[in-house]
Order: sequence, then C-alpha cells, then structure tokens
Amino acid sequence: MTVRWGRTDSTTAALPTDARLKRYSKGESDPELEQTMFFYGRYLLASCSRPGGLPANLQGLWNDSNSPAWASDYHNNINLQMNYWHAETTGLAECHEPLLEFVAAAVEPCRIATKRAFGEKTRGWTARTSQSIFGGNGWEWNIPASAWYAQHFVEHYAFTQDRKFLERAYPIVKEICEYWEDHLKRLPEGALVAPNGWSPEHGPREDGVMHDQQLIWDLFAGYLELAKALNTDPDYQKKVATMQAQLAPNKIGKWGQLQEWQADRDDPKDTHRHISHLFAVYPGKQISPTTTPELAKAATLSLKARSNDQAGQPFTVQTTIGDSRRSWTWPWRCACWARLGEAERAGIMVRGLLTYNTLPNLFCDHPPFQMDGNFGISAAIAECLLQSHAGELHLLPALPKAWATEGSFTGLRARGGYRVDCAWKDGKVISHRIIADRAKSKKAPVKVRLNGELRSVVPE
Ligand code: FUC
Repeated sequence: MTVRWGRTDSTTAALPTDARLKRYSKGESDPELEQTMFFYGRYLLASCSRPGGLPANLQGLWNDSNSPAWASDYHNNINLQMNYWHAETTGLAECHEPLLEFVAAAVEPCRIATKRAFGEKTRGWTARTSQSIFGGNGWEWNIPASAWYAQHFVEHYAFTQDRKFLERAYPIVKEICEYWEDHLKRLPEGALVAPNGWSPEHGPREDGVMHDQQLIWDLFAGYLELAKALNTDPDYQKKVATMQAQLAPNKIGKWGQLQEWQADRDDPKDTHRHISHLFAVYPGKQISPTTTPELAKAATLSLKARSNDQAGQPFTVQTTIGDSRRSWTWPWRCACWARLGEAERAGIMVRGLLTYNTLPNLFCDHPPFQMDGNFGISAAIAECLLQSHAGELHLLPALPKAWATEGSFTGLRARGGYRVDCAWKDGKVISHRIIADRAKSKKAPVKVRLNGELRSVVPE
C-alpha cells in the first residue's frame, strides 16, 4: 500500500531524523516525515504482532527494562485497542490475529475473575484494566473492557468477511452481551444504564457513564451485525435490539457539550487526556455528522474543550496544554476530528504528536516511551483519507490543506471487504478504484461519497 501527499525538499530530507523533528516542531513543512510516521506504525505492528505470537503491549518488542512503565502490560482502557486500530484499515488484518487470540485465551481466566468479583451466577465476563499474558487481571475493574474487545472481533469480520472467523467470533461476542443482559440496571423511567461505571481514569464511579453506555450500544450493534450475517438466534437478536433501544442515550449538556456523565457537570476548562465519552465518534460509530448531526456538534464542542481549543482564538499545536499531550491522545483526537470532518484540526494532531511526543528514533513518548501513539497515528491518518463506518465509502473525508495540493493512496481497506485506491488534486478526487475481495461483491454497487456527492459505484 502507498500514501503520498507531497515531497520533502532534498536538503531537509538529507538531515538526520532528530534535526528533522526539531525543524518540523518549529512549524516547518516535512510531508515525508509525516508519511514515514504512517508507514512506521504499520512496520512496527508487522514486526511485533504476527499470527501465532503475542499481541503488541505498551512497549511492543522494544521494552528495555525489568521494571517498565505500567509493567509493559496490556492496558485495555485505550492503549491495547489503539495498538490495533490500523490493523484492518491499513491492510494488516493478519497482524490483528494475536490480539483476537489473546482475548479468546483470556476468556476463561476472566470468567473466573468476573465470577469472584460479581457473583458465582454471573454469566459472561469482563476484565480489569491491566492484563497479562498469563491471564492475570490487575488494577481497577474496567467493566466495559470486554465490550471494547468485542468491537475488534466485529471489525475483523467487517473488513475481511471471513466466514470461518465469523463462526468463531459469534459465541465470544454473544457471551459478552449476556454479561450486560444480566447487569444493566433499569432506571425508574425505564432506561437501561451500566451500573458502577468509571469514565476511565477521570470520573467517579457511578451509573450510566456515557463511555459505558456507548460501548454497550456498540457491542449490541456488533452482535446484531454478526448474528444477521450468520442468520442465527432470531429471538436473541430481538432481545439485544430491544436492550439497545432502551439504553439511556447520549445527552447534550448546558454548554452544548456531549455529556460524559448522566449529570450535566462537564467542566469546559477540563483538558484531561482521556476522551472516553467520544468513543461513539471513534472508534465507535454511534455518532457521526451525517447520521446524528446534533450529537456530532456536541462532540465537536467537547473535543475542542478537551484540547484547549477556545472559541474566537486560533487553534494551533502550541495552544494545546499539559495532559492533552501524550503518546496516545493525539491519534485518538486526530481520528475523532477526521470523523467529525474537521480536517485542519486532524492535521494539527499529527503535528502535535511529532512536536511533543515523538523521540528521535520516532518511537512515541507518553512519556516514557510507549508505542500506542505509533500505531494510533497510522490509523488516524487512514481515517483522514478513507472512512467506511457509516454505510458508505467516504473518500478524503478530512484532508488537511497541507496535504491537499496533490496526492494519492493505494491499498487502504474498507468494511465489506474492499481495497480502495484514490488520487487527488487541489483537494478533489481525480481518480479512484474500488476492488472487491469476493467475486459476489463485484456485481453489487456500493455507495461512495466523494467531492461532496454520493454515488453508486460497481466495484471491480
Ligand atoms: C492509561 C492512560 C495513561 C497511560 C497508561 C498506560 O491508563 O491513562 O495515560 O497511557 O494507560
């Protein structure tokens, strides 16, 4: 696969990486440095996450300490998931397998731990935040963790359309639905909330935290996708669809923000690194400018506040502050901006990662060294170029001006089993190819959004 949106001049390209990073941090342009980051994220995943091996942890294969930060663990409240965000979209589906295998192997130890914590009769399972290769579960319970893992099974199927995998994924995802079937709590007015949640590393423990609500919504949506593809369990499909419709919904609060909690108490000055209530924008798909414009507007306000992006003030890399600058905050925010159609802000996030949280060997830096940023930025860049989560293939949904003059990509992947190539000039698509993996998809037209219009295209 390839991506390209401009060349770096030969004098700059001849500089050593640390000098290029310094120069870039001062606001200079270096398109090939950005493109290298994109390819590096793919290269690193291909290097440390292969079928038959273990998944990528916080430091990948490159931990150099016996007491590494966060024990070089599998951290499931953003980090581990981010490591795999680019696996499907950038054509590394087989590198996703170690994560899926790890989760499948963790089911039994997690079932035991979940029963001990939540009662012997508990069906299904979930996990604590910090997991190990031995089935160990440490630190705070991250109750929606298993729902987030389920998304990886659903996405792997969505991108690969692998029927054999679908049969393996289905019972795993269904069992996680059963956990929530037993644990959702009914409010007096009838809505269902996740009890005792925790907007990771931020909120107090309480019911109906939006992160949990959104993850459960996504789990149920994913379950229904798999069950429909298998044409199975019609009664359970009905039950899950009913529970999904009864989940307490996203709310817009007093300053127009997307609420993080049921109570309207978000602080517009809060720049906490986590944006757990924006899961529904990315990597979820519950909120988008086309399907839920009001909520998308609210999400935009929340994300601006979290990034110290203040009304009436120009927003730049330098305007961001403190906790907003971490290895993984930039990619998550970049992908969210891309989903919200905010191309310039997405571009600023790429620049931010390279300015504040990238080491001279291009490893990302939390600090200390942490790889999620490397993997996540490849995913976020892919999200600027192609999106396929909203029932259509969207070409160049968030192309920053600095990339717009002329460019192309080949080999990005879309849900439904497609490979997509595209070239652009002055921000407009000038050619594209949609190539279906499966013979039977070659005849079925797909909806493609490009240059502001929606077209029906028969794939090759
Ligand atoms: C999460 C984050 C931290 C760090 C750790 C490994 O808990 O909140 O910033 O990335 O994972």
